[in-house]
Amino acid sequence: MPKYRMIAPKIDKMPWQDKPQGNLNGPLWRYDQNPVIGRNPLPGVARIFNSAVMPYEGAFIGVFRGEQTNGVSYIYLGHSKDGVKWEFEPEKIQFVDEAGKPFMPIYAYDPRLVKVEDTYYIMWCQDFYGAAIGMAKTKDFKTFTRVENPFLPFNRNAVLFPRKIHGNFVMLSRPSDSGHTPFGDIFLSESPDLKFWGLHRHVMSRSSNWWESLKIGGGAAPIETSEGWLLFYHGVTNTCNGYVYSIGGAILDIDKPSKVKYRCENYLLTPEQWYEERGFVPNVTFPCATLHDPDTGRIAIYYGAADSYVGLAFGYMDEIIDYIKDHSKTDWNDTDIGRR
Ligand code: BMA
Repeated sequence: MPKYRMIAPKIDKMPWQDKPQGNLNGPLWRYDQNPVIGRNPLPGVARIFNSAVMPYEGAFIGVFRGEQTNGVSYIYLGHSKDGVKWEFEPEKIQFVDEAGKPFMPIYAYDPRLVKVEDTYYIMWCQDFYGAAIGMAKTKDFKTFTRVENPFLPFNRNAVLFPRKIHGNFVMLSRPSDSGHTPFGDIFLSESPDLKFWGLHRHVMSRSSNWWESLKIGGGAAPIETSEGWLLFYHGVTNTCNGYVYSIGGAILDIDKPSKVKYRCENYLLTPEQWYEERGFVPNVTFPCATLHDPDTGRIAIYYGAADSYVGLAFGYMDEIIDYIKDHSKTDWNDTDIGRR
């Protein structure tokens, strides 16, 4: 029985591997068969990475960033019985507009997938006269209807909370620029109808911790717990050999999630394995989703590795929350309501 409470639907058979022996330097461990998705997974697709999954009809479904052999990323649908072995639909997801007419983005990358009430929402980064957030909804994973783009360019890393808060949809995002953005904090916005967004608040800044000193961005959809919203995000540092992307953890206030209650000064996972250190873009661990079960407190994190692969990491909610609390360092930029 977990010490803390997770408020989420139960998952009967989630992917899992027991904690290995030895020093882990944190509350997470990697699946020993990583990467779970290798190179050239589909005809015309060179790499799948930075992707999001969910339980669906007794199995698992996911939206996957597939970088095609022409270098353009799109989103592909995948199915899995165990959350580890994935089968992909050969055609990229065909988005339509509200009238049912084809409405494809020029490119689409880093999808997140979140269920709010009875609808699944996909958020991704796409061109809207510059890098911005695209969004679509589906109930059956057959028809994917684009909704209005929530934010002006430039913006990336949008992810919805899995329920409305005080009657509004709430979404994290990371305002940015048009390139390999050398800055960035996490913000939050609310919407009553997914058309009009406002009540913008600052959530967290990049920090003085070296591993997240350049920029940060939301990762997996926040997990509701008795301690607050558990957020896995990415933090980036700059080195003489380029950017390094690590996974960080924070806990946001349950009613006012622009307030950070705890924020771990240590990364939870950083590139260490060959598939994280070596690839199209070396030294990237980029979380986009979790599977999590309230009865056991088990959490599986799906993360992109080196812009080339998908990896899985595991941890217990209790241990992750305790580790974040024990190593928490926040400043007033984090803990205040984020309104100026
Ligand atoms: C970011 C995003 C991610 C990518 C990362 C590292 O700007 O584009 O998709 O994983 O860079 O290349």
